[in-house]
Amino acid sequence: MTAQRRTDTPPASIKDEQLRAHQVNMRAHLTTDQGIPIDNTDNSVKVGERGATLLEDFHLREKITRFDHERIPERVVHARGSGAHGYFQPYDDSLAEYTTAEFLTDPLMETPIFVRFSTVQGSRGSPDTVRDVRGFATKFYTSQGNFDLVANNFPVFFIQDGIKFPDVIHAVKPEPHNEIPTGASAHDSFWDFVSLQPETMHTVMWLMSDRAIPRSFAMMQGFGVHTFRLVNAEGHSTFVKFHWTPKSGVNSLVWSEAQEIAGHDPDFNRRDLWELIEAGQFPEYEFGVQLIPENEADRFDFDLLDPTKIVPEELVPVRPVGRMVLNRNPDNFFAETEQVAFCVQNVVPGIGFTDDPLMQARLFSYLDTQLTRLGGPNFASIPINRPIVPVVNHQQDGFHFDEVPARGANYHPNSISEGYPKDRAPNGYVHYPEWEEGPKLRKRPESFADHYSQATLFWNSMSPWEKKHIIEAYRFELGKVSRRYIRERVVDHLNHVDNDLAVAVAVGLGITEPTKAVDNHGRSSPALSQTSKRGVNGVKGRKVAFLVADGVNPQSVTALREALGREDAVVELLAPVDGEVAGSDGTKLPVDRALSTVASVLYDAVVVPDGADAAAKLRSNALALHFLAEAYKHAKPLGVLGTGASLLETVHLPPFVNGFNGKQAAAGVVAHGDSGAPNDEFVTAFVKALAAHRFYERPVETVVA
Ligand code: HDD
Repeated sequence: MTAQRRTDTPPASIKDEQLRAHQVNMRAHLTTDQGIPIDNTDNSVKVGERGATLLEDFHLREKITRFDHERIPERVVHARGSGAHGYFQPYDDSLAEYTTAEFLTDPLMETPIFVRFSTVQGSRGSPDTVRDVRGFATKFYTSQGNFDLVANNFPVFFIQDGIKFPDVIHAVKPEPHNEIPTGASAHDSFWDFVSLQPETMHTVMWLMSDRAIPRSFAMMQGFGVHTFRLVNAEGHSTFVKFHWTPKSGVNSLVWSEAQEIAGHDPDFNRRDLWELIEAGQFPEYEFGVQLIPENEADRFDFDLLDPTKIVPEELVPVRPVGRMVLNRNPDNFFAETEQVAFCVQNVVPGIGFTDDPLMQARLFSYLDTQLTRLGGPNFASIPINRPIVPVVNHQQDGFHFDEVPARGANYHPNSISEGYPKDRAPNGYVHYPEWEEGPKLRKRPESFADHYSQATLFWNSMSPWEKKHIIEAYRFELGKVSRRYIRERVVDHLNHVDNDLAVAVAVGLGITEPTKAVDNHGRSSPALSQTSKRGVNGVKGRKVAFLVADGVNPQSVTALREALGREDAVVELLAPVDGEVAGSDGTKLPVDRALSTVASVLYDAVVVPDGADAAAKLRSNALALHFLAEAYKHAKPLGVLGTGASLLETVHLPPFVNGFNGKQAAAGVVAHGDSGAPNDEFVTAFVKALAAHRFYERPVETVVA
């Protein structure tokens, strides 16, 4: 049962209609770019059938020329991305006290949006499931022009000042001599930079955590990172941090799984997003704000302008103010996802900047990069970038200018066009008149000096399994660093975060265990743990593999498959060969995929249905056994029905070595001892396990898979 497009497709937004006006009707005869009908596109014009090709063949020349110039430069960072359309709607008008931004304050207003999710390090063709930050950029086509929230799935950034951006990116990107590695930070130059720039410590903790390998774009948070301003009608400013929280919970892959997926399905996250939307299981995110009155900015032991710091949710709660739904896939990847140009400087009245030095550099960089990437200054009029409100100004000409301005003056002020277009628009954008004075200095403030306390806060807030994964990630990454002194320097920094962490990493690397350098401050922020971010969307879009073979008991398949379908989970029947399997009562069941074409890492859970003959066949099928053992190793829910449970014994999963009796089930293993259809108790327990995502407390050290 693969994802089917639902019929209740969403109503078109103003933005959709604007884009549709640019759509090309392909159900017609071929023409050249000049609209000349084409007689034959399979042969070039030659002298005789086997003779020389003629230069006059304008169709040949045009076709080849256009092909030769299809590529544009990929983004210098975030090159690999996936986009989706949707809408944003505030819950109520409660933010009107703080901002004049209409899209945030009018609960009747659905603002069209386009989101692009991305990885940072890899090139356009790199795999989705690498260990990396994920971009989460949203273009709001508001009634007051475009607002771009160019966010990431981490709330902090590696560096404090934008002038270090080229350095950190050069360090993490493939090394310049051999362009290795693709899509990975596990190499000398990145860790060399980290070890010499300790302001990276906090964000690197996030990078080593499972946040860096999200299960789905629909299951990760988004953060505006910087402190922004909301400005109200009286011109009063309030500091604000922006948050996206997925309704499907914050869930991740495990590292060995992520690495395998990169081979089995490099498009894993992209495909998942596409399929969720095609199936009508629209990803949803709650928009939240942390509001900080300007006169309270000094009450924290960190600087609000420092982008390597969070404002812990326990100090300033996240206030839910609206929701975003992604409900339409793009029609064309290049036209929309590739050509969309997010710019941090795109803000609307009611939203303002702060002096965060990282933000200030970004205000320059994004527009600048589009000039090269999209070939000139007119990129804002590419359909995906156009605001839904009229654009009226005297900016003109340049490459790809596609407007036809009405006759009249092209300067301001003018009298020959009666002064139009005019300035002083009602609620025109006014930069917040922050009072500034001081000497010009190239200097980092003292209030940015603490690089360890929040890294420690993050570490202290992790559950045992999250800590284990972080240690393993450091061991993996630093284990790929060839220069020993770089490894040692990083461990030395970790020792300023937490001694237990530093010792555990040092042991894995075979380097001297550091003695305690500082006392851990002992503070934690429970909201930082993924365990605190369980979703409310149940099992929507989760993929469940049923391992079947001839002789399977159809009753044990059908009832569970239907129950999972009702919960919007996706079920696929996998068998040793494609086609269909014969059930124990002679019923034919269609197979979705042959086992040789898939892998357990592409599914969220595995079910082995009842049926003695089927179980016997699967017990002698290495692919099936590996599939089951690997899913167990990756802490996934397993459902075993009747004789299907015998597979668990065959693969010697730890709790089952002495024989499975239906009662010894390990965490997340749901068993139904009887043959026949599973009872309600089993179905409920399995759905609950699927919603819980993973069972990391399971002992998996000795599982060979
Ligand atoms: Fe950036 C792209 C997010 C710091 C310069 N950035 C880019 C994208 C995201 C972010 C999500 C991809 C947008 C898309 O999908 O097209 N960047 C961030 C966040 C940052 C950050 C959350 C820190 C809080 N970035 C940052 C700095 C600079 C840049 C400090 C430069 C001084 N970023 C760029 C860029 C990119 C970009 C070079 C490449 C492609 C693009 O802008 O459009 O200008």
